[in-house]
Amino acid sequence: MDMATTLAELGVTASSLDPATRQQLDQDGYASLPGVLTGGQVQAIRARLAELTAAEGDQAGLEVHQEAGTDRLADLVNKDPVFEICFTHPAVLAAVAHVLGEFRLSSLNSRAVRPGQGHQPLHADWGGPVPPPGYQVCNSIWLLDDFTSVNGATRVVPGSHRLAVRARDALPDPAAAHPGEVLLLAPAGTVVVFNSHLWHGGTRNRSEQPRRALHSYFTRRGNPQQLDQKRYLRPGTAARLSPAARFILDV
Ligand SMILES: O=C(O)CCC(=O)C(=O)O
Repeated sequence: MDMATTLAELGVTASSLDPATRQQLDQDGYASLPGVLTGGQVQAIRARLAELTAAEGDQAGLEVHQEAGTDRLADLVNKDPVFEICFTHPAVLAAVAHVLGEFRLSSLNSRAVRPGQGHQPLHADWGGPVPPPGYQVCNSIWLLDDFTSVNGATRVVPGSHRLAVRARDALPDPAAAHPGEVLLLAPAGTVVVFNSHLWHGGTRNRSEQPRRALHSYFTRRGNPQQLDQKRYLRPGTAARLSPAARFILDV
């Protein structure tokens, strides 16, 4: 298997990424893909996440990261086939390939922000500054609730992926509001692909309900994965995945 064959087998074609989306990824560092998940898929994913959160209790998210004020889960690749779409969807993969070239999944996690919680400093998902176009990481956030101006939508600073400087080095207070920031406001079922060198962060959920999302996170092939997919791969997952899906995981 190679990257080109994998993408073709998963349905990526020359028209999977339209010119406006490509341009927005280049210029702004993010692009919204509406209606990737149907209402039924959103409901099925929410239901499975609720079961897993209850079953895992205080261990939930530990494989990667726990965060106060949020319910996180990790290693979703191995926790239900319902999550497979997050690393095999052609439009998402086309956008990630545009940013990274040859890539593999780094991790697939969920983050539900509890009411009153969730504010994060602006950050990139990579340790150091990266001059464009040597991007190393690309994320996709899968909205499981409508992201609104009050419920803890992700904020991003458009174009900051091109600055080649870390938010924490450039800003006096990365947790403060940034004059150029925008909130990612979109309905559940949308996927927002963003260059992970873009300054971004969660905001406080000022609603009474959790704000749920999945993070399907990719890295250039050859970089370490946030979760070692080979180490965590369960036999049942290996048996059900296609060779192309396994190539994306690099297992
Ligand atoms: O879920 C979000 O709104 C963004 C989360 C994020 O950027 C992070 O956890 O690093």
